[in-house]
Amino acid sequence: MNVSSLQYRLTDAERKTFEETGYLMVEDALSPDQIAALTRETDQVYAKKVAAGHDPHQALFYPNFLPDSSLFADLTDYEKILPKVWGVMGWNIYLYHAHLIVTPPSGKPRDNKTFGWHQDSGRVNQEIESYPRPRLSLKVAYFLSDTSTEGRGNFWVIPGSHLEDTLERPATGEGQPEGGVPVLAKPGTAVLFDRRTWHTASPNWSEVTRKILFYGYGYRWIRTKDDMTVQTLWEESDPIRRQLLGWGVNANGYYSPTDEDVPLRVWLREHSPESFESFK
Ligand SMILES: O=C(O)CCC(=O)C(=O)O
Repeated sequence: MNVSSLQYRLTDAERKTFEETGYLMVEDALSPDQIAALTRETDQVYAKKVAAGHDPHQALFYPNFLPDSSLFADLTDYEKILPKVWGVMGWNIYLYHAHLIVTPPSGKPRDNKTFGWHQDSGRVNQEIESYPRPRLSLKVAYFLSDTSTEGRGNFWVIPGSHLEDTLERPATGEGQPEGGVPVLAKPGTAVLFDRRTWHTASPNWSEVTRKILFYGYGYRWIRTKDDMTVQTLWEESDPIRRQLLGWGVNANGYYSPTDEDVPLRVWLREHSPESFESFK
């Protein structure tokens, strides 16, 4: 990891936004060239899935997509975003889950049905006994298509809902919970969101296919949430990326890491001592 990444550390204002609203938008995180190249890779994945039988009118949810392209793997430790992730979570982190979503136009008229609002992590939300629930993980969503207007299959959130363990949904099944808003993201925007922030996808009523790459970072003692066959990438990865792709010396090191387990800690100790101190 390059020291130039330090210029992208989480600012105080960004931290405040993330802590207060449960999400943070970073516009122009990807350059036009990056967007074009990642879109080409995404389109290839989609075309292959359609050729293999995926219904082209349905959204494609494709986990474990990193091995499909080195460009996808490169975002694991992307210098403009990773410093914001460790700025929130510290150094004992890895990618526990990643998925690519392509949402083609639904071809259906608009309706007012309540979307699929949820917090991430399934049973974690039933089985952890604390209030409010702990953060544990966050996701970074890289927007490749333009969802800067509503109706394009936008990602929706309820700002500030991350400290609420329950959500009141409309009893009629019509309309959205109070406070729900579409995230209006231009191509190239990265949206970091706390897993507890109540969020949802929405139908794509537009003519524009929606494309997003999701990277979920959690603590190293959390299990993967998809098959994550990223071990094949370990050999070609530098030590920090290898950590982020799940490598470790042994099982105990996920709980009580040595420096060998967590090169990100070693790097921060050397290059950003104040960050290192704050995560001790
Ligand atoms: O596709 C979306 O906009 C939402 C994705 C989502 O709910 C998730 O990653 O947990």
